[in-house]
Amino acid sequence: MNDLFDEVIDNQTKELPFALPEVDGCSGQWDDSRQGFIIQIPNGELFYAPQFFSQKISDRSVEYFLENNTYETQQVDWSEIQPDDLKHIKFKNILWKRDFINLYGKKIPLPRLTSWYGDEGKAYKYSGILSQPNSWNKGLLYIKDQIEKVADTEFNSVLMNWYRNGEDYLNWHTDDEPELGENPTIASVNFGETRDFQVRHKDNHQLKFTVPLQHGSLLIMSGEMQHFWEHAVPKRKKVQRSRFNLTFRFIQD
Ligand SMILES: O=C(O)CCC(=O)C(=O)O
Repeated sequence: MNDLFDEVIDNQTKELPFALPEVDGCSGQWDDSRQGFIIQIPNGELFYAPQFFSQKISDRSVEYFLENNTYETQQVDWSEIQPDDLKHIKFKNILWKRDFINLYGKKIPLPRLTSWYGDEGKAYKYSGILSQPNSWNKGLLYIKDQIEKVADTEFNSVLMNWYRNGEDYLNWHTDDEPELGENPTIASVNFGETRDFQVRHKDNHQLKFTVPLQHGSLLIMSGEMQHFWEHAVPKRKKVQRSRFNLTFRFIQD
């Protein structure tokens, strides 16, 4: 009986757990059927489910991404592993890599590790980095299946980011590569440490909001969002452990 009342109270108090800009065209509404918030912003749309995956699936996902032939997954400070040592670790499920970008003629390592999975032939190019797809595995296909049900669309690829601790980050950008099409739907899944996902309007940086993306959460961006809004994951010095972000995408032919 208690459980039943808990549920009723729970549904009545669903309030967006972060603030949107106080301007016309911004709103957040709980959608009971999809167990998440439908968020409208000028020239963009989001869907946010704070606890899309259960604790058990989320914990298992972190484990799955890290399984390897060298270290106990939970007992190592991954940011301490030197790039040369990392190359020798054989990850069982995910082929993590360290990409480099060219900046003023210098090769600079990205401040996070990445991996690209997808259907055959679905390569992806961003910041001058061309990634050929690794083949899907059981864990990633499970996650993809689950989110396709609520996103109401299909995905054929996923970019994985591993933020080893709060020193790893992602700069302001939009996901506007031509292979994603005109108005892409991008579904972002999060496991591990909570990190702030910041969103700001491209022409007015005062128009901004922050979504704390927690273990097991799902955030879907759609509409014209990638033309008008950019996003970033800034450094957070206090975060000591890893966070994994998976952005599912549809690469066009
Ligand atoms: O880590 C995140 O939440 C964002 C990832 C992202 O924006 C990207 O991969 O383009």
